Amino acid sequence: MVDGLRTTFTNKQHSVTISRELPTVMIGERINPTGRKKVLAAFQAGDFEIVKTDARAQVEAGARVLDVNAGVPGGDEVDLLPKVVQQVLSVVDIPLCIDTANPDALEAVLKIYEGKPLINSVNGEEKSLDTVLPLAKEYGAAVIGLCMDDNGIPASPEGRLAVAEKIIQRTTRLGIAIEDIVIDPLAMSLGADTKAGRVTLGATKLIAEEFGVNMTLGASNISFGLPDRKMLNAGFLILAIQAGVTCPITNPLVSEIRTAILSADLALGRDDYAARWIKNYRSAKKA
Ligand code: THG
Repeated sequence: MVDGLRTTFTNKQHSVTISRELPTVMIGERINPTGRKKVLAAFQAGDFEIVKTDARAQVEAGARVLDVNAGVPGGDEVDLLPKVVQQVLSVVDIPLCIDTANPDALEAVLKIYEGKPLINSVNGEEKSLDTVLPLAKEYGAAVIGLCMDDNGIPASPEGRLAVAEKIIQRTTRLGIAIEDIVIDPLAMSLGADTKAGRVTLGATKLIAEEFGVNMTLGASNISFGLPDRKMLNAGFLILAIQAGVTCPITNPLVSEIRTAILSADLALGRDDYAARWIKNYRSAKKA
């Protein structure tokens, strides 16, 4: 078992450090047009008010990093993503997670971003490693590594560990610190495969124990197609944090999710004097 590593992201003003010794960091998922018709329509019309509202609300609810995705089908991401990033940074002052599969859009953002963002993401495919990692190195960014490669998403925890190892090797070989790699074991819909969670949680545990790296996952993915998504996401998050996830991408506006994360942190000894737990209870009671 390797000691937990510390990863720090920054923007112009603030830094956020992620570590297994510290409370879980929520990465807000909501600035993402996928599956949100309203956001999609607004982006297409050049209206970014919803982005600003979502950014503010997520930070007020406790998100410490925001995921920013502007992947509109048929949209020009190279033009759109930097605009969305600027709109977000005009209202909140926290580090961002740049969520794009388009290397040109990624570079357009890295050029204007002041500080050290989190790139979302590289994966084990040769093409991805060859394009994304040099950008992370050049711009001094941290990077999420997805546990999939040219053969797809491994069906076993050991297979995902092997992809994580490959990404870590390739990244550190370029001179990027292992602290700057955040591994995503890939969370998938339990509606499509009820054994998917077991594989994700098993991979999380193996990777955290072997490398000590910080870990993320898209917690809301697991409940696609199922009822009562909030409770399911909350329950899964507790298990994921226990297994080793330190910075989940999630919806901070859902109180069940916030409470679940706080309970996991308290149970795992990351909430001294239960201060955060009690503070959340008091503010929920007031509201
Ligand atoms: N890993 C990494 N990045 C990711 C994912 C991942 N980025 C995208 C995604 N997966 C995580 N983000 C979301 C965002 C929203 C939802 C799920 C995952 C979601 N949205 C509701 C829906 O589609 O039904 C809509 C919410 C609303 O309208 O308010 O579920 O796995 N590295």
